[in-house]
Amino acid sequence: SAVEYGLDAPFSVEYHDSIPSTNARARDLAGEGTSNVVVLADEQTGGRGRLDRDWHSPSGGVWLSVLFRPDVPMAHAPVFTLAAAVAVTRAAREAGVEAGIKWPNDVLVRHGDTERKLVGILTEMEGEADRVSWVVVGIGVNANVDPADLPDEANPTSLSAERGEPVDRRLFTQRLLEEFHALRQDPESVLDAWREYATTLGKQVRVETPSRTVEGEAVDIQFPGALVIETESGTEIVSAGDCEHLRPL
Ligand code: BTX
Repeated sequence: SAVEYGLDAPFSVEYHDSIPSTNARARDLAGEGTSNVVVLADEQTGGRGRLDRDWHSPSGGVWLSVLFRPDVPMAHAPVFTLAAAVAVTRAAREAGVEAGIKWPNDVLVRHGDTERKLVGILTEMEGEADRVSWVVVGIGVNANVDPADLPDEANPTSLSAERGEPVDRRLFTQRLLEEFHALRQDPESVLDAWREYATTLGKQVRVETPSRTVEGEAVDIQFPGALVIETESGTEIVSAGDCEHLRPL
């Protein structure tokens, strides 16, 4: 049963106390021809990350998916993932948490030498090469969640753990969606905003793509979201992969 969450958004909001996955629900809505919906849940019982990984989503987090139908070619869709990372970083900073973005879509908080994971973003889409039919941007924020309840190996953190007190989830979600809606309508502005919060640029990185491993210094990002890496053998551009920040030698 969907109830109004009370958010002031140009979208309708469908709220669930508990649902397997807001992304799965948004995909179903897309299949029914719906658009401009935010699906929001207090708890997910089958949250998904990239490459079919699990995303732990206990009660107290902000687990949401935005369904929309932008008039862009399929190849431009990665810019919406970057937009989501920027939006959530701004909302976290307004809540007093100094988050930064690791390429392409990890929002992290630094503690000395370690970076702890605050957010996960999963973008899914369908359509033709020259025009997407729909895009679902799934954003999972460890808001008022105890990091001890999250998988240890991911080095998780949460807004409440960083602040030492709970965050107002309604206000946080409102700010996150406002930022996201502004950015998704102005894709040109997304890269500059992303650069401002990026922790990856200037670092030595190792990126595992489905086909190869690229190691070198991350120097820039390119529309719609590819990372530019200076390697020993020249400039490489990678559009997707798992990125590791390497310690300086
Ligand atoms: P990812 O593949 O980058 O990260 C998944 C990995 O993160 C997992 O393998 C695990 O190690 C770690 N992990 C799992 N849960 C958490 C957590 N709560 N906090 C920190 N680390 C964790 C990232 O995938 C994309 C996640 C998107 C989640 C949103 S929530 C709303 C929407 N619905 C849905 O099913 N997925 C999205």
